[in-house]
Amino acid sequence: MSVATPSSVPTSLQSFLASPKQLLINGVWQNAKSGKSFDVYDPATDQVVAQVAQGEAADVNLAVQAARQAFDNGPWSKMTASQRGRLIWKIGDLIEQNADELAQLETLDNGKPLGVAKVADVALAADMFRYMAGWATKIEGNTIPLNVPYAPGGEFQAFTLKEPVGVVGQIIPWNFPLLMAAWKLGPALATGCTIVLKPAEQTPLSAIRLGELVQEAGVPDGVVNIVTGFGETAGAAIASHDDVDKVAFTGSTEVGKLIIQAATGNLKKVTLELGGKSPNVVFDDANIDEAVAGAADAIFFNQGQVCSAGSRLFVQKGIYDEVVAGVSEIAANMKVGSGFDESTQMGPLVSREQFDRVTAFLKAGVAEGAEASAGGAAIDRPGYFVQPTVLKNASSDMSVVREEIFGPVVAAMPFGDESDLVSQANNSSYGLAAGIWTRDISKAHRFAKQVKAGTVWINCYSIFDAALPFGGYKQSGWGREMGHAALENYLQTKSVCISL
Ligand code: TXE
Repeated sequence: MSVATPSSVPTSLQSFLASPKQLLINGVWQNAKSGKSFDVYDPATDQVVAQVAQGEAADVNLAVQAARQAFDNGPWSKMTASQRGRLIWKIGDLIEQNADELAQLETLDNGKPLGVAKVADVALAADMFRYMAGWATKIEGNTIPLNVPYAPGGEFQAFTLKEPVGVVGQIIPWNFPLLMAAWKLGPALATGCTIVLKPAEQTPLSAIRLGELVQEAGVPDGVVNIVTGFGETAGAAIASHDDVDKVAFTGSTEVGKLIIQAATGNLKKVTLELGGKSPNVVFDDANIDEAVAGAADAIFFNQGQVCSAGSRLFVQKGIYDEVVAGVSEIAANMKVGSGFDESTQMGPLVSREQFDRVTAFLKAGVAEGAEASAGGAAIDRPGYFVQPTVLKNASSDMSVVREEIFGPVVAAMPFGDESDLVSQANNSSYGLAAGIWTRDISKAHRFAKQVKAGTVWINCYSIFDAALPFGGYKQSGWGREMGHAALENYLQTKSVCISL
């Protein structure tokens, strides 16, 4: 497995990329059983930068066996919570020590601006491990007074034990490759589970490097197994595997439904973090400059490839033209280019498929009657670049308002008053996030209570913290990631009752 290094690849990454990119199973890096590999592209140049082992069902089987063995009998199963916590903390340290390289890998693989990769993806990933390291020693049950009606006079002592759910499969997407791995691995390790992780086929590189760091931290063999490969083969094999106790998935709502079906064989537990079409609302009493900048950031951050992106912009009638003009001006002046160029504010989309999908939506939006007040088309250069786009005259029946585009495209709509707004904001099959810009604190709180969304940002947007739970209402998913809420996904509760 070797590939010529294109000139776009930083020299600092060349030795990592030159080594074979294999599967991590039971502490050993190895080729896929089939011997197959697949190409990984730089989305800024459309050139192949690496070849990665193509794991399939046979490899998933081996990885699950390793994870089972490590869970049942390995040193991991005998470690104290404090020892576990220290190893998890060390992963955070190693991420920080290798921050430059990890950020470069994200930019090369995903396309995002290098500065963003460093301050957002890598910093948040390190923080996630440290946050979860602290929880390892704080997982505890309750003592529960009993009052059993058919055992009058009976004296009982009852309590709950919290136990790791077991072997977990984790399937992650390509928009924040390292960070999504951290969101998944952190709570699973803190609770004492063992893992088979499948990164997205578009962006496997930082997960492979993370696997090396997990080993360097001293996490025992078989605790974290990494199977790179495609969704329909490797991903599906994880979701349907009878010896996987739980599957955690982040990706499209469509595949989320397939995961649920695949999980029925052994009724493994399922958590899902899926798509969104989040409303971002600007009232006429808002600080307009901040709201305009915030609305632009809410959709253009990470090329719009954010499940919680503020992709439906609702603006109160009297300021609609002003806000749309402001966001359009930001869009029109954004510097779009290679993520390695320091002046770049927005990089390419992640893949050819995503480029085709987003440009198809742009055409559909105009065909359905929306008007692009900024952008509206692909950028004519190699790589998967599209213009940051603002669609005005949008309405709730249009595909660009109903469906997740997952690109830098915002649909702007006017609203009359508060009562009018809530039903419009909630008119979506998704419910991941929402934003509101207003100086009226009561209005902001009323909206936060009424909107059907897992996260509400007031006078800010896209604020993420390892301590703050994140997840969706409606078809945006099941369960929560981050915060101590995430631990519950990886725990069983056992009730123990003693007759005194
Ligand atoms: O996602 P997929 P895609 C949304 C977004 C985007 C659309 C399509 O709207 O435009 O999904 O992106 C694995 N069994 N989001 O096609 O296919 C796959 O290998 C098991 C929102 O890339 O859902 C990858 O690891 N696994 C989102 C992961 O699922 C399967 C982030 C996600 O891929 C599988 C990404 C199968 N049958 C896309 N098929 C978010 N919530 O942040 C695929 N996979």
